[in-house]
Amino acid sequence: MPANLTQQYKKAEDNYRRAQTPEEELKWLQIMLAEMPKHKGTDHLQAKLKTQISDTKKEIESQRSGAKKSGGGRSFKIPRQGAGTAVIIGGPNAGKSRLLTSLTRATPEVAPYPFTTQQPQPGMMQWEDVFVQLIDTPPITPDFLEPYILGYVRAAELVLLMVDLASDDGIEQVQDVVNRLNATKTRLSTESTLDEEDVGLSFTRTFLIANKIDAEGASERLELLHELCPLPYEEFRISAEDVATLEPLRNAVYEAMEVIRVYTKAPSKKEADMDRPFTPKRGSTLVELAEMIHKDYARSLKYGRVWGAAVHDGTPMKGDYVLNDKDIVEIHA
Ligand SMILES: Nc1nc2c(ncn2[C@@H]2O[C@H](COP(=O)(O)OP(=O)(O)OP(=O)(O)O)[C@@H](O)[C@H]2O)c(=O)[nH]1
Ligand SMILES: [Mg+2]
Repeated sequence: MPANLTQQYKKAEDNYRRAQTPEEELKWLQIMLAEMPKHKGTDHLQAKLKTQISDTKKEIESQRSGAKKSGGGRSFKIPRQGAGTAVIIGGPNAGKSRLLTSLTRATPEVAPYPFTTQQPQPGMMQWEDVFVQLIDTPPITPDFLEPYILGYVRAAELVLLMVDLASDDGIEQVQDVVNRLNATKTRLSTESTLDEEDVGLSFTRTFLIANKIDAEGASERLELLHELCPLPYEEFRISAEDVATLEPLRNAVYEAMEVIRVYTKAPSKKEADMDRPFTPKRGSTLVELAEMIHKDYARSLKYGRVWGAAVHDGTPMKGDYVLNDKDIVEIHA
């Protein structure tokens, strides 16, 4: 029997995937359970959710008691900003921090030795008139994985998995990162999804970033990587030090956020605000945009006048109108 999950359930599931702390996870799991239609077809899913809720409660408990004993594990909560988030991960010295400096205005330390980065650092990457949040992270090795990185990976729209093509260790290091994550419930994939059977298991869309393509022997190492451990992710060959090689990546990162730009206009004003577009997910409706602007608008929305490629200038549209990129909308609530 199909589960026929509601829109609210799917929204809660989306928020659950984006949660950065166990407390947030618990909140959304409980909403998912409340929103789940209760019938035979969902018995199995309900049971899974209940197990996940109980596991998350235990995790919160153990974190609390651990915090008392040890002074707390390190965690850095980075608020989501911009059209979406891509998290940069990889082995030591792969060029993660260098990539952040090339794509954003952030200034993390870049150095020719491993374990330079000790703390995550966000930066905003510009694409036309919108920004995507990038997060640089400390390296991942077989014995070293900051647990909070898993939270970022789950919550992100995209992972940039970096390979160091200047080093003979690069191939093994990237394999180590993939294996390390595969040993957890936070996995890299070609698509972002939650496992249908086990909501605790998440997959985040990943790009393989073959870095230092300018280095001697880089092409040979990349070929070796393809032979020895072909990874299914879309691949970008770059030199983080050469911005000219980064444009295809910049475009693809923006595309992977799966958003459109919508500009808003106040009914009292002649001109729309063309500086700061809203960036709803593709396929979003007018009522969903209204909700992004103001919580109360979702309920009180009467109609929206729309100027856009698919709509005549200023046509009044209802809440279920599916927005297009570069629409201008005037909300009437
Ligand atoms: N030739 C070349 N060197 C690069 C490139 N990208 C980064 N590097 C160099 O590689 C070294 C490591 O760069 P980082 O950005 O610090 O590497 P990281 O992955 O952040 O390292 P950790 O923080 O230690 O994990 C630095 O000396 C960079 O200048 C590149 O595209 N080409
Ligand atoms: Mg670094």
